[in-house]
Amino acid sequence: MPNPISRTRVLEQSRRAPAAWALAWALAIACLLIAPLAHAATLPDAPATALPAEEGYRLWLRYVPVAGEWLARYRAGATELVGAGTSPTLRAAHAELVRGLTGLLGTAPQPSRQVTRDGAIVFGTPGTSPLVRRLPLDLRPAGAEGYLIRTVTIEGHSATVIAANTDIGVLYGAFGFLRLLQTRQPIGHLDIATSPKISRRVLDHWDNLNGTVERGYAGDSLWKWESLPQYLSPRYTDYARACASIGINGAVLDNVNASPFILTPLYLRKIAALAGVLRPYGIRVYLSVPFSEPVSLGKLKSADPLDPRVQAWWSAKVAEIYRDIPDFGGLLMKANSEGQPGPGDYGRTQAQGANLLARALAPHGGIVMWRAFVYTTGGHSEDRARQAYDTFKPLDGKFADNVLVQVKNGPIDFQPREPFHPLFGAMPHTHLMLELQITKEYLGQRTSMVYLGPLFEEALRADTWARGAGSTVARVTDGSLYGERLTAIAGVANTGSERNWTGSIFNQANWYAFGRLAWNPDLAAREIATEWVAMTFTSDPRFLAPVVKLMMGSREAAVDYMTPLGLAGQMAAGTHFGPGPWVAPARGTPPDWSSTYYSRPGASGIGFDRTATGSDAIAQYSPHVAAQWGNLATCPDDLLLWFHHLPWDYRMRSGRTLWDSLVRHYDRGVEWVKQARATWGTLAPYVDAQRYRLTADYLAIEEQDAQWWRDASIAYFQSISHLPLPAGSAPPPDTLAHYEAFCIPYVEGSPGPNPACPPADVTVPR
Ligand code: GCW
Repeated sequence: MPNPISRTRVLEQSRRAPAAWALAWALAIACLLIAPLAHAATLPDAPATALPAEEGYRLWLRYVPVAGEWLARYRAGATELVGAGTSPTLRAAHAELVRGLTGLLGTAPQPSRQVTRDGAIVFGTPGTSPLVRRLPLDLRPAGAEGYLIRTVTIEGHSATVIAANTDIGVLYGAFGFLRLLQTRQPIGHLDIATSPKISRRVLDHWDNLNGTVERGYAGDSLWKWESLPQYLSPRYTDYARACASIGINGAVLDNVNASPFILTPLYLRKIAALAGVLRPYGIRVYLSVPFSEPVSLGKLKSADPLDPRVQAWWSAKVAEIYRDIPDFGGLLMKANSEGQPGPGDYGRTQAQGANLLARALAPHGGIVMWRAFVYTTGGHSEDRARQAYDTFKPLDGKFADNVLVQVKNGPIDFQPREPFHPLFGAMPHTHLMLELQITKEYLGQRTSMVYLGPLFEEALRADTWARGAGSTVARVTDGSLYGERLTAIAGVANTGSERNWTGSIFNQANWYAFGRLAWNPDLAAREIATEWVAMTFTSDPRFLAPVVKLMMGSREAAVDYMTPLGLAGQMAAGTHFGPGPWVAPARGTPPDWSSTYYSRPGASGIGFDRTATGSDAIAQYSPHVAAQWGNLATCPDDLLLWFHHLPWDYRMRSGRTLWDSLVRHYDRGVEWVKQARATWGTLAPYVDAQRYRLTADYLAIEEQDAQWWRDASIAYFQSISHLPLPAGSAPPPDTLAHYEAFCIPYVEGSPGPNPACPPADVTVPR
């Protein structure tokens, strides 16, 4: 069957380029006419921009006035708004169109019941709008959540119709239409049909009931539990708008390290109130729960999944949830992982645990998202990367049909770079969903500029070869590889109570990118960045082009200055912020909570041998992939030390030694951040002072952190390699002892202080 989404993309793309450039030139000329802006270009540190200060609250839904030639064109294409239907979702669509068009075009479109002139915008479903019903539209490609945007003639007038089979499709279409204007695309001859490829597109909030956010770098939780259910903060609605604008249709409200209070009647009332706010925007609520809930809340003696009392308890509890939240999405479970209770406590399998919840949820249409992030400390410590596969692969086919096994993109834990998780493609009889991390736990947290689009794209495009070439993680996730209908993707949210939502302006792009890729995993990270920059800042090419370039390079830069060539897990223990390559296994903690466990540095070289001579984790991949990565001649450099332990003087394909190459990568990462800062410094004229300053200051922090990473890592590894630095590479200014001693005691979002940071060691960085 032809794929409507890719058709849309082609259509959209073919129009985008000339349009964007034309507008950009118009803007460029307009900007040149504004003298203060031109002057500001030479004063990056004190930008005298005329643009009003923005705190970032409006995200990519700013709807700032369109200027120049586009204004007239868009006004002509948005003269009146013709919508029928009174559901909360259609009212939200109407309100968004009014808000967006008023902001963009300076005047509100005329409300109308009929098409009375050219440029009308008609929106609705065949069920709610007689006009839509009468149009000869084939709405099948829109499916249950998608939409069409098409230029049509009604009553002799040219009009744009935003049509869908469902109200939520109309709301998504409204956002889609506004995006065309926000990104300066022509709207005169539209023929767009799009629908999401993945059915559940979920944000996982690691928000605790005490208001903190695990691995959250944007303040406290969005959910103000104390004042719920009575007070419904307007932020809840704005959160829902932002999610709906990118097609996110689910939110797990609480941390996977779940509190037993979550299912108490007290909290269920609060959750029902939140669900009520999110519902019109198509967002279903899900909850993380502890496996031991029947004991802690139900006062049962056990939580054994085969115990009929336990089964009855879950059924009753789930029924109670559905009484208040009829469209409740389901439950997310982290079991027998990092100290959490689970079925293993009763000698049962992960599948038996998952099916316990699945049975309770099935009568209500709910699903279970059961995490594969398991690693038992002790038993399997020779290679943690193997554990999820070894645990879950034998259970393929044993999970109930409303269970999805939720698999992180890589086998360890959201590292700057990992190979894809070997479970993808390996469980043909089980629904697998992909879990990405939007919050940058291991990628510089709040302050780094790192745009995760390229990481997400890399994860989705990775080819498992499970059914030959093209068996990508995206095809596993969207169900097309094994013909599944229940499909899902989750992103660990980066939202918080900060006015800018995500701690920095550029972190907003990661939320945006996740949503766009969840809708269509085939979109390109660059295309998404381009959209986001145009909507969040400006489509002036003098700003847009360099900023997209920065974004596209930002993740690789972080890989370079943190964990190049396939290294992983080199962060400071606990906080996961800053370098800690010297962290060795400590007594009383599992060996895989150290850095040297992953890097294995020694006289023989560096890297983790995961080939047949080592842990053989590579055998968990399909033969094609294993052969490629297992062979030094074909293993890509960026996964080299993930799979191989190599001598320091190993000759890389570049001709350099491994040691020289490693050092070069660290240098390159730092250099990139320096350049990024310099580039941003030239862009002040195009940004309001507030967002300019925040980003400039955060880049300064990132430069300092990159330098710290580079110096500390080189100092440490050089103490083992005993090799000189390659020509042109400056020696770290301090001794290894200095870097080892320097530490940051508290980091936002960390469950506790840095365990390796006694007060006496806290110094000021140079
Ligand atoms: O990456 C690790 C984090 C934990 C997190 C865990 C998980 C919520 O350091 O903070 O716990 O992964 O994904 O469960």
